[in-house]
Parts: sequence; C-alpha cells; structure tokens
Amino acid sequence: MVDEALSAGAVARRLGVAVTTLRTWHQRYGLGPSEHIPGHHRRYTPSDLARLEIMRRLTAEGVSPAEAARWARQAPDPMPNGTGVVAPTRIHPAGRDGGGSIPVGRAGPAARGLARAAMRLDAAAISETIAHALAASGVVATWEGLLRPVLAGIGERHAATAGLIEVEHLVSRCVSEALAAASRAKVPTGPARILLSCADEEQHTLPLEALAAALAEAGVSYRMLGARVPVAALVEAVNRTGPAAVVLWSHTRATADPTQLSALLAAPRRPLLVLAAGPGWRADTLPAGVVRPVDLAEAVSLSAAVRDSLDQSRRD
Ligand code: B12
Repeated sequence: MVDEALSAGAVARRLGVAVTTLRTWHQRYGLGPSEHIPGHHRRYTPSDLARLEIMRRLTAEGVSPAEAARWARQAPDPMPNGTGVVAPTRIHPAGRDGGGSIPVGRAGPAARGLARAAMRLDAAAISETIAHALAASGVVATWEGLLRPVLAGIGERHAATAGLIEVEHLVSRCVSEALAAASRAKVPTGPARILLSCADEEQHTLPLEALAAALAEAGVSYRMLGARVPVAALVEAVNRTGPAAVVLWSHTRATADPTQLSALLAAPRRPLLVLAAGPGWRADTLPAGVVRPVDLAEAVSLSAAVRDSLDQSRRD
C-alpha cells in the first residue's frame, strides 16, 4: 500500500484543492490520511482519496461541508481487495442499488412516511400523503413541513449518489398534481394581479406551483406562466396584463440573470412590485427596487398586500 499512498501535496493537486483545505477536512471532519509508517508523515491511501473526491464534488455542488463529510465517511471502501482500482460506482454511497433513504432532517413522521413512499416509487401513497396534508394543514404548512424537507432530501441524496432521478421525477409529478388540485379547489374571483413566472431556462416550477396554490387558498388571483419563460415573453405578458406584482423564480445560479429583473423594471407597464424568488438569485446582483422574499409565506403576504393596495388605489 505504501507505493500507492500519496502525500498531502499530491492529493491536493489531484483534487484541485489547497493543502490547507485538506487539513481542515482532516481536523474538522475526520477525513484524513490513514496510512501511517512510523517515522514518516501520514499518507493518503486510494480509499482516503476516494472519500476526499466525494467531499470535493459535494462541496462544489453546494452541499454543506458537514453534510458532504457525512456522505464521504459513509462511502464503502472502494478497494476492499487492495487492487488500487477505484470503481466509480463504489465511490457513491448506496449508489449501486438506489437503496438507502431520503434524509428529511427534523421533519415529522409525515415527511418520513412520504420519503419512504418516494423510495418505493409508490405514487398512490405519495399523492395521498400530500393531499391529506394539504386538506388538514393548508398549503404553506404542507410546503414547509412536508414537501420542502422531502424535496431537499431528494436533492441531497442525488448530489451524493447521482441516483434517485426516477424518485425526483415521480415525486415532482405527484407534488404538481396535488398543488394543481388544491389550486383548482379554490379559484379566486377578481382580476389576476399577480404574475408568476420562472426565469429563462428555469425548469424548477414546484415552488411557484406552491405559491399559486397558496395564493388561491388566500383568495388572491394570479396568472402562472410556468417554466422557462424568455425575457421578451415575460415583458410582453406584463405589458398586456399590467400585473401589480411579478414573481420571477430562479432556482440555480445558471438561470439567475439579473437583466431579466431590469427588463421588468423598465417595462412600459412596470409592476408595483418585482419579487426575485428562489435560491438562484444573489442579493448583491439584484437591481434596486427588486424585493427578495425569504420564504413562501412572505411571498404570499407581499403578493396579497400589493394586490390590496392596487385595488384600494383603484377604488379611491
Ligand atoms: C425536483 C427537482 C428537479 C425537477 C423539477 C421539477 C419541477 N417541476 O419543479 C427536475 C427533474 C425538472 C429538475 C431538473 C434539474 N435539476 Co433539479 N432539483 C429538484 C429538487 C429535488 C427539488 C426542487 C424544489 O422544488 N425545491 C424546493 C425547495 C426544497 O427548495 P429551497 O431552495 O429549499 O427553497 C427555499 C427558498 O428558496 C425559500 N424561498 C425564498 N423565496 C421563496 C418564494 C417562494 C414562492 C417559495 C416557495 C420559497 C421561497 O424558501 C424555500 C423553501 O420553501 C432540487 C433539490 C433542492 N434542494 O431544491 C434539485 C436541484 C435544484 N436540481 C439541481 C439540478 C442540477 C438540476 C438539473 C440541472 C439537472 C440536470 N442535469 O438536468 C436540472 C435543471 C434544469 C433547469 N435548467 O432548470 C441541483 C441544483 C444545483 C445547483 N445549486 O446549481 C439541485 C439542488 C439538486 C442537487 N443537489 O444536485 N430538478
């Protein structure tokens, strides 16, 4: 094993990280070198390297270092037979059989049940759990206490294993259907003063669908443009419908081009309120006058408030 073991410098070069980063990962998260020859510096074995590769990949994807380290430590030994060959499938924890579970943090039993149903690809149980929660607790509580933890858990597992895409798709579909049914059950009257849209090329629509259902529940009419709206089409919709507020969702940095927000602010029928919603947006790049809600509840209350103020000003 000594021949294959690497120095910290060699590992740092291979992974493209600083030696100090390796030291931090060792000291804080226990991901250190395990080869120890008396009288020599400790060295990294191929198994250590495989774990560090998981750590590097996950942290680069935005997973917190503590969480990434948890996955890295759980990874099965990639070289149990000492061949020195790192089989790619073995460096993903539970990546071979799609087994394991979806982490839901401190979320309650309903979220754990939903996560289990999701792993079984049991669409009927998934839909029933969501419908039951929506009826019993309403949209905001269902989103925060049930859907968000499970969706985030699926994302976490996917980042760690590159698996669970089938689970992600099935759950997304069930969530969409349940939120659409909730929206249809309470169609608000009055003109639609809130425009909901995803940023250009943005395919993550579920948070906007949750907002639509929550607005319906609160009696606020909206128009939903859905996924991947090019900026010219968004501005066209604004100019034709004159909404009081536009909520533009971006889930990832790749779709968070602030010029989309500037275009809304420059539109001839500029909305009273432009909301940049979602984790894609960076606060320091937002044009002045754009508001960033912190969560679903705030997006609902801001939308309802701006609708009320427009209705009031039209009455005066
Ligand atoms: C479901 C899902 C999909 C589905 C979406 C289906 C749909 N109709 O929406 C599909 C399969 C289409 C998909 C596609 C992709 N996805 Co995806 N996806 C997810 C997943 C699992 C859940 C998304 C979601 O709804 N999150 C909702 C909650 C959980 O997100 P949240 O950030 O915690 O939200 C909070 C804040 O934003 C805040 N908030 C602030 N303001 C507001 C306002 C409102 C109204 C609300 C509701 C909330 C809110 O409160 C929220 C909680 O309520 C996430 C994992 C994750 N953690 O999000 C990955 C994830 C977002 N996807 C990811 C990726 C990489 C992709 C793809 C690029 C994959 C690919 N290679 O094709 C594509 C992207 C395509 C595109 N251009 O958009 C990565 C993004 C990594 C990154 N940071 O860049 C993630 C994080 C998974 C991962 N860990 O790798 N995805």
